[in-house]
Amino acid sequence: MTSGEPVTAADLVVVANRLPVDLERHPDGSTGWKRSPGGLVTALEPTLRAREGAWVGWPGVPDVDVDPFSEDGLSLHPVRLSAQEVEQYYEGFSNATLWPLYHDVVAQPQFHRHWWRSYTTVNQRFAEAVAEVAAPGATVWVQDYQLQLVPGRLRELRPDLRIGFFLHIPFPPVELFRQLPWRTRIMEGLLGADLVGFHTDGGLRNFHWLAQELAGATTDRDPELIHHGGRQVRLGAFPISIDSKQLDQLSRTDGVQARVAELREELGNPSHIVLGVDRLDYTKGIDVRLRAFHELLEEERISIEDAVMIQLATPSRERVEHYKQMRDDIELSVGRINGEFSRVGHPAVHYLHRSLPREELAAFFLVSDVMLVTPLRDGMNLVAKEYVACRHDDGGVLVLSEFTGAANELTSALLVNPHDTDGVKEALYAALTLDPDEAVKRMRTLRRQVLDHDVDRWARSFLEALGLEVAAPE
Ligand code: ADQ
Repeated sequence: MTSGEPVTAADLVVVANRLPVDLERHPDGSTGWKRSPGGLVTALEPTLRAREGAWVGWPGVPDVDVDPFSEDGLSLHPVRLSAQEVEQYYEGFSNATLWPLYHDVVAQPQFHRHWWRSYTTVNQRFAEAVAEVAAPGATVWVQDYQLQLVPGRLRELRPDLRIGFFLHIPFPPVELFRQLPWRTRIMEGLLGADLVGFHTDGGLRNFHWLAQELAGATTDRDPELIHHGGRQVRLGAFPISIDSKQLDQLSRTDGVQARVAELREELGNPSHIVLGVDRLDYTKGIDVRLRAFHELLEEERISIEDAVMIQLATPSRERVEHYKQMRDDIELSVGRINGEFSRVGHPAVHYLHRSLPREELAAFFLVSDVMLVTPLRDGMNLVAKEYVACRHDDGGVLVLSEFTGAANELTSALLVNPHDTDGVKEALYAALTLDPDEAVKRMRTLRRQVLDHDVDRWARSFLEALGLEVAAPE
C-alpha cells in the first residue's frame, strides 16, 4: 500500500464508520495498514477507482491523527476518534442504544444523554470531513446506523451534493422507534438525504410512516417518495448481497476441496454435520439453535453418531456489557451439551471463538449438511447467501429464520420462526432427514437467486437510483 500521494477532490465519496483498511500498531511501536476485505469494499472499489473516489472513515484505533492518503486511485480520509468517543459514540450510542432498539429490543437499549451528545459530535465531524473532500456537485453515499445525522448536517454544509444513505440493519417498527428520546433528530438527519435505502420493504414502510408522524413530512400516492422541507426524498428497498461468483469459484478450488475431505475426517466422519457461522451477537439466535440441537439429543431422536454441530463465532464488541453476558451464556450451553453427550475425542458441539480465513470458511460451508441461520432479527444476513454461493455441488440444506432480510429472497430454504423452539427443532430434524431430491431442488432454486443477485448489482442499483450512471462490470 502506498501513501503520501496527493489527494484531490472526489466526485464520489463513501462515508462509513470504518475505513476499508485498519491501522495496525506493531509491537515495536511502528504502524501499518491492513486491508479489511468486507463486501462493501469489494462492491464499491471498481466504481470508486473509476471515479477517483474517496472513502471517509475511522481507521479503527483511537487517538491517532492520520493524514489523508491515496491507495491505487482511491483516496482514504481517516476521521479521528478519541478513546472516550469510541466508548460513547460507538460502543455506547451505536451499539448499546441503536443496535438493540433497531433489532426489535432483543436486548434492552440504554438511553444516556452523554452518549447522544458524543454521537452528535462525531456525526458532525464526519459531515465536515466529507464536506472537505467532496468536489462540487459530487455524490456522497453514507453507510449505516452510526452515521444517521450525517445526511442532514452535510446538506447544511454542502447543499450542492447528491446524498444517499443506506441502512444495513432493520429500520424498526413505529412503536419501538418512538422510544428513542432523540427520534425526531434522527429522522431529520436521515431526511437530509436524497435517497434513503433499506434492505426490505418493511423498513421502508416504517420509515415512510415515521417521517410523517415525527418530522411532518408529507406524502402522495407514491410509497417511495416523501416531501420534506421543500425537497423530495426518495426511498427504496435494495437487498444487499455478496460477491457470489467469486465464492462459487473459491469453493471449487483444489485447496478447498482437499480441506473438505480432511475436515470430515477430523470430525470423525459423522453422518451429518450441522453448522452455524456468526459474528458473536445476541441478535443471531445462536442460543436458539443450540437449544434445538440439545433437545433432539435429549429426546434421542438423534445421536452424536448421526449429527455433530459446529458453531463458528467471530469475536465481536467484546467491551459492550450485553455481549459479555451473551458469550458466557452460549459457552455455558456448549459446555452443558458436551458434558452430557460427548465421548472422548468426539464432542457433540465444536465451538470455535475466532475469525477464519475465507478458504477455511468455504470448506466448512461445503462439508456441512445443514446450515442453521436463526437470528431473532437481522437486516439481511450474508452468511445464508455465502452458504448457498459455496454449494456448487447443489448439496446441503439451509434452515433460515423468517426474521432475516434474506428470507424475503431465499424462500426455498426451510423457513423457521426462531422464537418457536419446537418449530426450530422440527425444521432441524426435517433438514437432517430431507429427501435428497427435494434438497437438491431447493438448493438449485436458492443458487439461481444468489448467483443472479450479487453485491455489484446491489451497489449499481443504489447508485443508479441516486442518479449516477454506473457501468456494468466486464
Ligand atoms: P453482520 O451483522 O455482521 O452485518 P452478516 O450479514 O451475517 O452479519 O455478515 C457477517 C460476515 O462475517 C459474513 O461475511 C461472514 O462470512 C463473516 N463471518 C462470520 N463469522 C465468521 C468467522 N468465524 N470467520 C470468518 N468470517 C466470519 C450487518 C447486518 C446484516 C447485513 C450486513 C450487510 O447486521 O444484517 O447483512 O451488515 O448489510
